[in-house]
Amino acid sequence: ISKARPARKVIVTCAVTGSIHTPTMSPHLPITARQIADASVEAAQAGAAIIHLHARDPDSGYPSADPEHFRPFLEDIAGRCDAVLNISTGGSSLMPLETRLAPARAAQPEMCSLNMGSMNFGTFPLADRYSDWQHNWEPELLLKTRDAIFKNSFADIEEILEMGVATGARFEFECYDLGHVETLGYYYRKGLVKGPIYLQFVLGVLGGAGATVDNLVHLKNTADRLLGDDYRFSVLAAGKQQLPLATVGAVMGGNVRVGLEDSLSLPGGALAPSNAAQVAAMRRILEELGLEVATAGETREMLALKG
Ligand code: KMH
Ligand code: ZN
Repeated sequence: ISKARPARKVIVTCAVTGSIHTPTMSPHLPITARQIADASVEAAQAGAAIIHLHARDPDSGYPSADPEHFRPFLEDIAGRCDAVLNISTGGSSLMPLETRLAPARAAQPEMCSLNMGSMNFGTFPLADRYSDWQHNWEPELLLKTRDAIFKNSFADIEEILEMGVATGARFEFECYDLGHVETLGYYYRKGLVKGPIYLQFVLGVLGGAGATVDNLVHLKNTADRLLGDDYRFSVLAAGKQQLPLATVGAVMGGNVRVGLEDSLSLPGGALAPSNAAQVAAMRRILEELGLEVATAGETREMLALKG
């Protein structure tokens, strides 16, 4: 008699646009509120339980943290699907903290990102790969990151944690390197971060840990030591390691993040025609491994979201 075990549920996050890639790099990058909403709903229908959101100026495509650029797509997505909405508090490395926090303060979502340390966040190498810019701000934005610091001081982290207490938002704790995991452990020990923690390992950002299996294993061992069983982890890798390392993360017992914020491609290198295409590819891999995607409802329960 074969005994089928219930499949483990894996939370798929889709980060649909971000603030790194620019309109020249892919015609499929969502820019307007309608495009961001459509991309999010399609990603949710393909299996994403969490949608991680940034906004853009609808005319230029420039990254925006104006709450008025978020409002239309937040309402539209919430009206068309029940995905968990996760608003970035990272914005971009060129935005000051109060600007970055404005959208989450205004919308009071179920989840926000929280970046666990200051770092160099280098997007300037991308400038070499393109020459046919649609907007002159595109190479400028990338090159400015040579001399920018993605500032997430202890005071900044505490301010964002306080915003979470005030609004009921829980966090996607983004850890790009070992020290960020140690900092998360510190706030957990202090009681300012409470379980169940959702830890996003971010690999492959220039200035942070590279996208390798060794790095992921060491980061996860460190989180196990500091957070015990009071956390779940997810893996995002920037660029071409997106699906391979997310798959390793899933095999290690974790969850996954995909989306055009982190990579514009599919395995093999072709441009992803949509965010949903990356979600669908991820889902096929998970299901071949005997795993199932978690619904938004299951995700709310697993992460103790306010709903
Ligand atoms: N762009 C990702 C590598 C945030 O929005 O807070 C990191 C990110 C930051 O998602
Ligand atoms: Zn983001």
